[in-house]
Amino acid sequence: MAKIDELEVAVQNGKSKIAAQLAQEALDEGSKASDILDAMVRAMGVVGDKFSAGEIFVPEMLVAAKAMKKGMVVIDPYLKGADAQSLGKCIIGTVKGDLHDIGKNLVSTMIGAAGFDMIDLGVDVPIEKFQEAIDANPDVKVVALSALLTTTMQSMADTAEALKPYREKYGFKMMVGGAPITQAFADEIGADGYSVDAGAAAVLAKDLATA
Ligand code: B1M
Repeated sequence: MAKIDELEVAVQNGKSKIAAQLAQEALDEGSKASDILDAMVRAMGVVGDKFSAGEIFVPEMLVAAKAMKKGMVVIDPYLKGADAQSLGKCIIGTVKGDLHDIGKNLVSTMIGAAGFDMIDLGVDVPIEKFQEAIDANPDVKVVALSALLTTTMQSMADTAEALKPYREKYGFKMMVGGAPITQAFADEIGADGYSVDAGAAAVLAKDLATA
């Protein structure tokens, strides 16, 4: 079995101790970092489906996430381009109540690779923390909100609402994304943009900052 396939199975099964080594071996075998990423994302999809079906529970999701993170550390430098041009600052975070960070981290990596200086506030970020970060970085160009749960979409809406006066004051653009988020929802909460995945998020951030 190719190392990339072994890695996919390892992530599905939460084998975090061997994930980094397998990711490195997959690279050494000639797999592209983007294909390795796709394999790990596929694995997380399977994990999610098994969770939905009641075949596995939160601890299994957690170890799978840990395994993917170990693999990400290895491929991260290969995903980042050598783009030296700075497009300014981007503040990113997963909204309050939501602990999912793998997708947000990936989006942060790709927006950073597009040329932004990333200020990552982490997960479960309360509105005040976004506001403080914006006040401390008045030249911020883009604020990016991530949510993975249908239950935290409201939290995203509340954050967007609370940031409206900040957007007027400082002139930054706000973009949103995450599995349950749609263009219609983004429009509803008044975001400047929505993107479906990390690659599209990088393009969008660049478009918003240079518009
Ligand atoms: Co959770 N979880 N989880 N979970 N978890 C999901 C999201 C779920 C779909 C699983 C399922 O039921 N099939 C489900 C949500 C259902 C729903 O809301 N409709 C779910 C649930 C229910 C829960 C709990 C409530 C479970 C419980 O406790 N009963 C709980 C909630 C905790 C909380 O947040 N308060 C919970 C907990 C967890 C863990 C902590 C165990 C763990 C997260 C660990 C971590 O992130 N450090 C976890 C995991 C791993 C998942 C799944 C299996 C994988 C998520 C992931 O990392 N995907 C997930 C099922 C799934 O996704 N299929 C699931 C890979 C990642 C690369 O994709 O995050 O979608 P994703 O990011 C993509 C896009 O969404 C987009 O680009 C990314 C890259 O392409 N994107 C953006 C994301 N943010 C963006 C921002 C942008 C633009 C694009 O612009 C700003």
